[in-house]
Amino acid sequence: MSELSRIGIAIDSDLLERFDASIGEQGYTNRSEAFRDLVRDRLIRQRTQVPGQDVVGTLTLVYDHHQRLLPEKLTELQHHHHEAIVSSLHVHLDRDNCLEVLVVRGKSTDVYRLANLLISTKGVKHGQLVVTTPDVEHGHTHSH
Ligand code: NI
Repeated sequence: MSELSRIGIAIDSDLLERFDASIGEQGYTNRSEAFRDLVRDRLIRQRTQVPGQDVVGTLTLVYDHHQRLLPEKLTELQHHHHEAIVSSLHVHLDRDNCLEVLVVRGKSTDVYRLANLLISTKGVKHGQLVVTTPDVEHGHTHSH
């Protein structure tokens, strides 16, 4: 654990009021904790966009399994990129729709490319990639 710094911030009262209301709704009881999470979120989002950065994340896909050859195509793509897919979960949502959640890991460029390939496949109704990096507390890029 690194040492704590205390900072004072000048902020418009109205803006602060809205911020407090917003974090209160979300369940924060502590403004400092909400602020730290905001800072981490910003750093992580920036970090995960650096090419070559190691990222981990989840890719959620919803698709209609009646779409001709779609399940085969998605499986084929996943096998082709097996090194980036750690695990996958398949849920038969209803008579038509499947939900797939893939845990992905690798260099940011490869992970984004794979996600875009899968999401843009015809018949995939919705897809969303969420990436993070576990080493945001350190000020540098790890190579391991
Ligand atoms: Ni299914």
